[in-house]
Amino acid sequence: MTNDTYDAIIVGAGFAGIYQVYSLAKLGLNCLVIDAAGNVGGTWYSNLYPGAMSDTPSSVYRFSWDKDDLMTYPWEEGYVKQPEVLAYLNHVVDKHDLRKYMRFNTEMTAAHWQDSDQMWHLTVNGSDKIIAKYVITGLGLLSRTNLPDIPGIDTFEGDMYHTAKWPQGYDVTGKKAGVIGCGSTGVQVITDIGCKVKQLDCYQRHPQYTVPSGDKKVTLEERKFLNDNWDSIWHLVRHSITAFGFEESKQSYHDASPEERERVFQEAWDIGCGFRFMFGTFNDIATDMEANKGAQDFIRKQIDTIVKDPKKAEKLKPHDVYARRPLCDGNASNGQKYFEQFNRENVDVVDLKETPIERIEAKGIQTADGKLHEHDLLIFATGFDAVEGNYTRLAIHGRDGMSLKEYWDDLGPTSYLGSFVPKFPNFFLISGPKGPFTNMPPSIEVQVEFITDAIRDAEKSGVRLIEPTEEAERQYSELCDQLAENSLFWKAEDNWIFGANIPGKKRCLRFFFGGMEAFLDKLEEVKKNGYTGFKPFTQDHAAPT
Ligand code: NA7
Repeated sequence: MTNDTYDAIIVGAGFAGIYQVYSLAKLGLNCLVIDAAGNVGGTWYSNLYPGAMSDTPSSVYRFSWDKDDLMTYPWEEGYVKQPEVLAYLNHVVDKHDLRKYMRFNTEMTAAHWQDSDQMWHLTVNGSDKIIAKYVITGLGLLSRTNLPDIPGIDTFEGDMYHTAKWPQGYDVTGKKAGVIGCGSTGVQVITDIGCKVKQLDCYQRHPQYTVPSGDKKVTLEERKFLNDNWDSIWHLVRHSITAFGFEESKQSYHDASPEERERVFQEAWDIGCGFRFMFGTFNDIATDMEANKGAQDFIRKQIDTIVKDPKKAEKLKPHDVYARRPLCDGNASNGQKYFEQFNRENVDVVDLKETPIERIEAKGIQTADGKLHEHDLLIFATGFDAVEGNYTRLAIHGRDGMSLKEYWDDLGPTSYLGSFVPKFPNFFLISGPKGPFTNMPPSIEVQVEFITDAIRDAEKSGVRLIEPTEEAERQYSELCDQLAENSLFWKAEDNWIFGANIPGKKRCLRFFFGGMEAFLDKLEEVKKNGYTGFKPFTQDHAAPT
């Protein structure tokens, strides 16, 4: 594979790469998808940890563009688990004969733009070269792992895994496990393994507001309802804030009586789903402190009711603002939910604010109270160098040799419309910085569709380069800031959404908080007006003669 030339190289074979190659191949472009992994799946190829599942309802955690598939492809439960998502993505690839475009175990290690031939020159696996007119990356928002540098980590004698690097088939039965990190992933792992391991200590730095998922078998009636209503379901997805497929609340918390508030929260708790609890109850939970406090109080009360040991309950109760990515529980094989795990004798929570980890020893974890917690398995559910992490680690160089990392050093990770960066012509990011903060597959779909339309229109009109202006990027960034201005998420900014979970990362907003409908409106406005914000199709942007 030396100096192969393609119209388009697509990097990543997850949701994004699959839809992108499907779309560009339909335009007749000569495409290649490369992925460092051994097969299709992206995030879902590598996240094999126990309990891994999507926390979006199954019906809308899939592609919307194959109606026949929506009608016929089976799924059994309200939420898709990792093996099912992986099987689904493989099914889509095979059904549409996309595998012929894909090369696995092929990692893009560098990409250089050359003005002389107006092409991207990629290095893969360290030495092989590929040349392409367009490069479209779907590297994943959450795929570069964060492994904390805890003193003594190398001295541990047991097994130790980050959740996103979990070895296939690893059995936790009978282990004395420690889970470090109690975010989305930690909650799922803990819920799943509580009844399987001998002992489980959950090292929690920050208790989180998590609500039940409401996962259950999908009945024939429910499936029939979905099949009868796909068009309106996807319409709702694209014309909502969260793209989760439920009716978001239009009612303010302030307009409801105390009884009604209680009823609405209880109903949402019983139905399940974190995003539904935050956005389906009242329309101001994420923007108004009193409404937010109402939701907080309700969840704390549930924890007090569920967790029998008041000391454990106290540690598990969050007291800060409810304004991180809303979580919901995993789904234990014995039906127990997250907080119920802590009623088991073998499951404990270690409050790291009270007793921080001092060091990792050969036999376990030493906390500041002098206690050695013995373990033969440590699970790091410590999250990711999110959003730009997978870009800044690569040598991606645009005009004048500037790297994407250098470009973002000053500005912070940014883009025009979540996908386009000035000085990086014909280089597109699916779910780049400042993309929509929503359910991922629909967000990926609208970005892929915009990129595909832009390429199609450029090809048709002989335009050689698709590149945004710096001014358009600046204005779009300002729009993102304005849209997030009233969000309470700023008050809980010490997390990955703002880049605050990794030392040294620039603290700033990494998403478009206006919701799916507003994002889509923005894309449509740009397109309708002849791709506003992109460099005009002037002489230096025309095809070289
Ligand atoms: P998250 O949401 O970043 O959660 C990581 C958790 O790990 C979080 O609770 C962190 O505590 C904790 N953490 C990180 N470093 C440490 C150290 N050094 N010690 C103790 N605890 C630590 O990642 P997830 O994988 O759970 O979820 C990411 C997204 O994936 C999620 O939002 C979904 O979109 C899917 P903190 O809260 O920062 O105090």
